Amino acid sequence: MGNFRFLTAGESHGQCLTAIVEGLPAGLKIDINEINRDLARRQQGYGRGGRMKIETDKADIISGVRFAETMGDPITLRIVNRDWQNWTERMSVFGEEAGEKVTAVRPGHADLTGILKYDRNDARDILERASARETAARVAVGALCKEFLAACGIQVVSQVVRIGGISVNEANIDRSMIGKGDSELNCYDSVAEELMKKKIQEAMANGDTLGGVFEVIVRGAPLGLGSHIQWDKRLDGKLAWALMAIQAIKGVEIGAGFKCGDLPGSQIHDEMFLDSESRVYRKTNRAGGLEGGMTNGEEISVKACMKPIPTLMQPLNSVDIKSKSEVSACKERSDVCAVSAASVVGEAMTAIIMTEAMLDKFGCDAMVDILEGLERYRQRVQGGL
Ligand code: EPS
Repeated sequence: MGNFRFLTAGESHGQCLTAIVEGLPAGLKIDINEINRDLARRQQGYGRGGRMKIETDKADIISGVRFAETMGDPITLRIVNRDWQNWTERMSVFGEEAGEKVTAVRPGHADLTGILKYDRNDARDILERASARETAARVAVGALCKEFLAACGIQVVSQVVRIGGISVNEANIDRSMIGKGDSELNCYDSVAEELMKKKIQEAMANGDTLGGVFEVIVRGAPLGLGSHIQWDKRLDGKLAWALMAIQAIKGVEIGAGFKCGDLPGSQIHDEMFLDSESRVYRKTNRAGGLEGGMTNGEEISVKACMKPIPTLMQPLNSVDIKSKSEVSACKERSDVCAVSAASVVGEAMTAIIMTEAMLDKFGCDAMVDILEGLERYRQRVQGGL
């Protein structure tokens, strides 16, 4: 990362999750309700597990903001785990060992590789941090970034487009409404959503889990964020990395994505036209708003595919690291389907990368300078040819 960076800390059943965010400019107005709104959205979704009934995630800001405005200092965010009070002995920092060890590792989880790599004898030492609970901290960071982006006229929204093989019908979706809905699955095709819910019910009854696909959309980004000049400056690469680095994500597509491998160039590339003031426009957006590793001024569209969660109530065949025998994998309380939650995490990771790209281009000290530079730049590149 450039001048902007963040780190998270905290175990799923530890005292709290913490994030430190460095590099946001001074003079950004912060509304804590915006952060808490996204934290609540991440908790929602048909198919979430019992943990979400225990938690009411809220962020405290414990450094970097004064009188609701950033000062340019590192910002520390803290989200308390309410469930911690049920885990004080099993997750004690200095106390005696307590609780059953988790030894029947789960296929698809970090359990086994983590145990071997870090020389542990209890998968809890791995799963506590591998858990998608950590994404609450990322959502809080992403919400801060969204406040910065909103001040720059940039919006990040998402929708769920597939769950367990049931896809939305694009023709049923008014894309201008995405970000304004309150559907349980963050889905904008109500017919498909009902079928998705049925599919989740079936999976639940079978002790199974489901994955799916979500789309993150960025509106209002100026053209020219990212760069074609070096591999690690390409914004498409950074977005793909950030989305792939969300727990359980197995694939990322930008724009038409894998379809680009099926169709000829004439049906993929977005043709350009000129309006009466010599401004360039396109009638299609199969590039997903990114050409040559840079934003091209169109809406950015990135899709990510989440695998089904590896904790099955009808467990898969696995091994026990203690008894050295073949067993059924362990059962931990978990979700049946968390694709809608992942879509909120996808927004956060996208907002983080877009913030980094904006700060790389427009500086990162004071909001006033960034907004002035952005306005000048928009005037230069958005006028006619
Ligand atoms: C999650 C919290 C976890 C799980 C889920 C996501 O809580 P608990 O383990 O106490 O039930 O519900 O975690 C996983 C799917 C996982 O693989 O660890 C959350 O806050 O999102």
